Amino acid sequence: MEEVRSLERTASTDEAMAILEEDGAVIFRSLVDDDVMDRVNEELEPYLGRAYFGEGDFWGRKTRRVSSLIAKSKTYGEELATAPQILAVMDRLLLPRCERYQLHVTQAVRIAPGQGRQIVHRDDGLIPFRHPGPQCLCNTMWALSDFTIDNGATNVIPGSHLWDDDTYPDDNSRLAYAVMPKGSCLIYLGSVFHGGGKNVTTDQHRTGAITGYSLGWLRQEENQYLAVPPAVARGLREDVQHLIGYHLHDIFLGWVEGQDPHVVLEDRFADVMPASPEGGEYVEDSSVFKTAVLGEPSRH
Ligand SMILES: O=C(O)CCC(=O)C(=O)O
Ligand SMILES: [Fe+2]
Repeated sequence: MEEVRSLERTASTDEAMAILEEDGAVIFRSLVDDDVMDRVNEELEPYLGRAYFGEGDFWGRKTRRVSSLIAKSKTYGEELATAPQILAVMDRLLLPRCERYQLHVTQAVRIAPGQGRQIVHRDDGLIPFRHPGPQCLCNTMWALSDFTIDNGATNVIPGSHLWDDDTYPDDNSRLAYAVMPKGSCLIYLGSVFHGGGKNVTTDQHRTGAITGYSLGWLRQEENQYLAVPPAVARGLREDVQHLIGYHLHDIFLGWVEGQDPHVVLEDRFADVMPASPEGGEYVEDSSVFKTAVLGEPSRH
């Protein structure tokens, strides 16, 4: 059976891009060490261990899903979602069409024995653009456990990212399996047909973490501001705060009170809020436009 092409963790961004352009998917093998994945697993287990099975064929009747991963696992945010090798690929894929990209979706997916194959689909089907077209999002799947042909390794149809909107997979479509050891990461374009695999084992769970990225001016699939509200986001590393969206896109998109939204995580928030009942101090270092000069609230 065909497997998704994979690279060593030391492979270059160029090598990854070359395979992505041809197949629409590529794996970095063993990108993080076991101890990192052990920590992620430990932090997510309290949630995954209690998650319900899904409803319907798409979500999977023997599949458990847990989202808001940035709020649930610090290691996930700091080691997986911001892994430099993955961000280097996203730079190449997404930065040509936006000033900065953002975290689009997070979801742990645990496929239990007996789960059938998920229907193959395009993750960018949520976005009303035609295919083929510019890539507006790219998802990744981190292997929190080993992924094997038998336990439900993600299925990918290589080359299907180039198909138009009238072409659909059928029984004769070429299928490749994302076989990879724990700690690896599958990168798959938003436009490539793929789906969760069938778990024919009797005793193995396949656990992965979907981590998607999208153009910074697009609506995120998972609402990161509700999944990771300011009270939680305040405790995150700054690059993680920025990645999930507590950052302006270019100079105008995503502001709050005319300021970079990161300000809601900072102590000076009360000062820059023109509507604050205490008034506020004029902030010289603000790099963005202001909707008001701060100071005495206007009485008019
Ligand atoms: O679990 C997998 O391998 C893939 C899941 C997936 O593609 C999805 O839920 O959108
Ligand atoms: Fe998917």
